[in-house]
Amino acid sequence: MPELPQLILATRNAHKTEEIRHILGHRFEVLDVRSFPELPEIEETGTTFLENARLKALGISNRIDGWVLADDSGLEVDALGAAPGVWSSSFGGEEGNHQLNNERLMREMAGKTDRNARFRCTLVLAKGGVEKGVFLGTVEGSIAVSPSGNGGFGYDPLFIPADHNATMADLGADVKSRLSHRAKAIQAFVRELETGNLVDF
Ligand code: ITT
Repeated sequence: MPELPQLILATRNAHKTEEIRHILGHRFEVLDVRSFPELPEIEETGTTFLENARLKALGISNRIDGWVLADDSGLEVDALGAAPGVWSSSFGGEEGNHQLNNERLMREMAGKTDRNARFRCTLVLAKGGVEKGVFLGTVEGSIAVSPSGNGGFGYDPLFIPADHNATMADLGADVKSRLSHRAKAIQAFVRELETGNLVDF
């Protein structure tokens, strides 16, 4: 069997890696920066998803050979003025603490009637420190009153995708990998691959 092309994700979030593997199927050997302990942590100093995805994609692809894909994503809640947005990961006060994040979200949403929200995903593809593409995905939905479900990660137990009656965490990996913001952005990446424009992939 021919070797699969490698795709290195500029993430330390194991859930993102698993989901992107699941969505891409058997097209790539998907690794992430946890396989390269010598790489530095890239500081996310941007104020938009695109800025942070660029920082991660270029910061990593400057230092290793091969195709690098960075994912910057988050939740925007209308009643909170699009917060937590780029600060989704530390909304509860501690970077990457999903339980604190969800607790703060429930507190801030208590009594709110407008519960509309969306997840956004921005992917930046890079090679040799050069940006090769940007791919976007969004999923609309609403914020549940209380958490439900064990699937996914982050805010999934509180996010009900539009046209569904269950949270993303209840719907499970197969559904999430079809309708999520990340799934849509990855599908846009795959469409670009299929045009043949990314010639040396
Ligand atoms: P890397 O920067 O290492 O990729 P990270 O988790 O810090 O990992 P982000 O800076 O992009 O990634 O922050 C994303 C946050 O947005 C994440 O921690 C969750 O709180 C939320 N989020 C993003 N995608 C999500 C999803 O599919 N389901 C639930 N929450 C999600």
